[in-house]
Amino acid sequence: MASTESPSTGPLRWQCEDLITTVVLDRPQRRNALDSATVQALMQLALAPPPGTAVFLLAAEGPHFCAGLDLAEHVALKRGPEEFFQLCRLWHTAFDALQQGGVPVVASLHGAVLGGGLELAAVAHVRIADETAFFALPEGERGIFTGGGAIVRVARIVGTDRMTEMMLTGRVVDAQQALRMGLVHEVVEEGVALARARVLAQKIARNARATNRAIVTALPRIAGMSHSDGLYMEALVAAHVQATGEVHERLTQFLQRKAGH
Ligand code: 1HE
Repeated sequence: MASTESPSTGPLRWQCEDLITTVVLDRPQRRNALDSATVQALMQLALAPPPGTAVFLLAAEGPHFCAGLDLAEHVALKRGPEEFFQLCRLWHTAFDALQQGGVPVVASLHGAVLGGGLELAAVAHVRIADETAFFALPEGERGIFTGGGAIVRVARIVGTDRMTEMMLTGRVVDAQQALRMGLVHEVVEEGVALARARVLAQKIARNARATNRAIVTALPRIAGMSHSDGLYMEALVAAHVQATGEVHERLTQFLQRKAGH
């Protein structure tokens, strides 16, 4: 039988319990910088979620969520253009699998959410930050470029103009600013983001599975379609969700809620 818990060693630890698979970036000594092993592990989880997973809850150990690309590994491997292209494609595959794999992702953010860390956070469908969270795209300072999808995902959230300014200036955005920009959906007191994110994950897990799947797989695709194609696709998706059978049971339950049934 497939495991519901991660092996005891590795860059990530995860556990599936009550429909929620909590995934924790677990290299605090490196500020959870994303090395290839971490991205591979995220991809494996996204492509083959532990049995029973209705929602992924993404969090991180230590004082920071994620310091982005593992710069030490990058330097040690002396990646040239071809190697960096391949690495970016790995990140794209892994992050697309997480964002559009059919399982909603709720992220708990704190401390640094930088570069690739922000690219990973942007994959999450619901983003809860505590007051310590700060966000930046310091690629310009480091002499590199975004490679984990920020150019599409972060730009769609904050707008190309805002993202250009963030990249050029390296501006550090605090949690309240991030809330105003839509980078996060809610800001909570220091230390309680994970608890709040878990409450929301539990709420999402109670939704009809087919509706959740349709939300996270269809919306990003429809966003890239023309008006009329988008509406046509909406009707197809609605028909598909309707066909799962759960809808009638749930609607009947709702309609009978006052009748003491
Ligand atoms: C790292 C990394 C890393 C820390 N790769 N090792 N990302 C950045 O440019 C962010 C770089 N990091 C920072 O700005 C700071 O480390 C933090 C604000 C995140 C945290 O500061 P602090 O004072 O808590 O920790 P620290 O002392 O800076 O770092 C602790 C250790 O983690 C230290 O190693 P040590 O051996 O000296 O203990 C750091 O070297 C190490 N560390 N960040 C590797 N990123 C696909 S393209 C994506 C493009 C990007 O992501 S660009 C953004 C890169």
